Amino acid sequence: MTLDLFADADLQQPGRLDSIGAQSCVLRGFALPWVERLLPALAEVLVQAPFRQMVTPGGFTMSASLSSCGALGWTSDRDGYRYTRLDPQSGRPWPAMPEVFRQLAVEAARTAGFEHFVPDACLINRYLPGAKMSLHQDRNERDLTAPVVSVSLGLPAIFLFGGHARSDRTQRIPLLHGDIVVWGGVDRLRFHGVLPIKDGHHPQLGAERLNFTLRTAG
Ligand SMILES: O=C(O)CCC(=O)C(=O)O
Repeated sequence: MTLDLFADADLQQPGRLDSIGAQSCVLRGFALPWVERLLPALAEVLVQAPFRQMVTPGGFTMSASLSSCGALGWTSDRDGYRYTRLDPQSGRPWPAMPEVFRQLAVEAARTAGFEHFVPDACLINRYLPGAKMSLHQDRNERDLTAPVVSVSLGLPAIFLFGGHARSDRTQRIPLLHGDIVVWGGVDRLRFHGVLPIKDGHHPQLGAERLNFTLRTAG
């Protein structure tokens, strides 16, 4: 796939399901009808747990800013990656997961073939132009039989979807506002990441991309 695909109006067809692996797919535009409810719920979460830039165990500052909601929140610092019940910044429990986040994730998972998804953690990533996410696996969750549901809002992105080894070839998958990627089952531990976000302006979100990934972590 190439960047030219951003110009492809087909990608904005809500209801389209693009398979990207045996048990992984992109649900095009799936979140669009939910956006009006997602954004106010997100704003409430961010009052309690504002975005912050985290440091990797290797000492690098991540370019995306992160927050979390749900019973467990993902954090990173010099001691490693892990889920915690308390937000290390405030010392208080992470904000509750808004019901609209949970419902959207459950419906997306079901549409992708994963019944009975019970997310207990939602990592929220904020990318300003230039920010990226390096190739990694999501493997801090205790239950790896549950899928990851990843909701994209705002500026477009190129999602990298690789194999089970970091060096495997990656697919470059354009993601637009409202798209949801779901990966689980045999694809659950595939490496993935995001190329640097290009400058731009989104009518609802301005110069940023937001991503929510919902997982069963505990
Ligand atoms: O921003 C994205 O689309 C992916 C985020 C991601 O890979 C993660 O949070 O683990």
